[in-house]
Amino acid sequence: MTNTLGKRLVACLLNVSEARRKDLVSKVAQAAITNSSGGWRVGTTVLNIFNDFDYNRSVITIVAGLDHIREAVLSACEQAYDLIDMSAHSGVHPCMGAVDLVPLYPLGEEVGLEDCAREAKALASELIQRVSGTSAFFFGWADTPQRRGLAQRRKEMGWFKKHPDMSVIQADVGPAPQKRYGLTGVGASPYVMNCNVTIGTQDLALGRRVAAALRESSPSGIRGVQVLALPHEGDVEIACNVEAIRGALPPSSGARGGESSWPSFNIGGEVYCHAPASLITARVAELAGRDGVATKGTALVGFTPVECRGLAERALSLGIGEFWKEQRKVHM
Ligand SMILES: *[C@@H]1O[C@H](CO)[C@@H](O)[C@H](O)[C@H]1NC(C)=O
Ligand SMILES: *[C@@H]1O[C@H](CO)[C@@H](O)[C@H](O)[C@H]1NC(C)=O
Ligand SMILES: *[C@@H]1O[C@H](CO)[C@@H](O)[C@H](O)[C@H]1NC(C)=O
Ligand SMILES: CC(=O)N[C@H]1CO[C@H](CO)[C@@H](O)[C@@H]1O
Repeated sequence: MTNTLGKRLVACLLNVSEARRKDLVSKVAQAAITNSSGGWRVGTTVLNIFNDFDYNRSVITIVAGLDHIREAVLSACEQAYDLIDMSAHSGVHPCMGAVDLVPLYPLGEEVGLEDCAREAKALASELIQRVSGTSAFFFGWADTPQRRGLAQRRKEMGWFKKHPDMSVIQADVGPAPQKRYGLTGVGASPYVMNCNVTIGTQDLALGRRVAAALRESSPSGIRGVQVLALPHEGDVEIACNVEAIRGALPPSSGARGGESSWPSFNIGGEVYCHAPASLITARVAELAGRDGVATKGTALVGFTPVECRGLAERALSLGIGEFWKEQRKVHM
């Protein structure tokens, strides 16, 4: 029973631009798992809510079967647009939308990237109809036919600018972005993990050198890893997006020095793997250590794809929608 359930699962790591008012973020999560008559939306669970105070940004991990994910995420987005006003946003993390990112990731072997792309596109067009004045752009498999990545799309949209001129941005669906809602990125891709290593320095230039050396484009870089250095709570954070790559074997760049093996999982019948957090932490320690700077800790936002699927199967088989509240109990 649990196995059949797991095969059809999709995860959405909904990024919303609010963290300081936690109650508000909980309402967004609640909306994902609640149906129109106020009961539990069967087959849908929220595994985790990650609030980052400094960035004023939260990540809500919503998991459901392919047939239920769209409605769950749509409800959460509607609630977020209603509660979060971007014209008042403050936080050091660059962001563009009240609902900033809606990435869909296949978790089960019966779900392919094309399935997630189709859901992402349908979701975006329904969203701009339900909440008038919202607009979205596509990334990854949802950006057909080019499949441009998130980093490239963000650059094109002026995401990295301090004060992007929203009025000149051409959304893929919906009107030119409005102040209140901003612009939402909707996409589909293999699972992306977020792994940040904090280093004990305020020297952002040093952080940027570490980030550059860690990027997959650098000779000392790690495959699938995209890196930013950001000031975070008095230190510098090496913030990494860890993308899954096709194939089972640890790529050659990870084979240095007997490091841990690369966890693998299945998408639509094909094997994918990703760099383990331990490898990233070790490499950052080595790079920062050359300048006499030590690491202060690693934070994994959310779960690895294997953990995410396992926890979702458990939550759904126990009938728990509010898994983010139960999590501690279940772990112990
Ligand atoms: C809402 O959920 C409850 C409990 O799961 C269920 O009994 C009810 O039929 C659902 N209502 C709708 C409209 O889906
Ligand atoms: C956090 O961001 C939201 C909008 O995204 C904004 O309404 C709120 O005022 C911000 N909180 C702080 C303390 O800046
Ligand atoms: C990690 O960095 C990203 C920035 O890319 C940020 O959004 C996220 O909140 C950070 N997570 C932690 C645990 O610091
Ligand atoms: C903090 C953060 O960026 N969280 C998620 C937001 O969405 C991206 C896009 O795919 C995810 O990779 C992040 O984990």
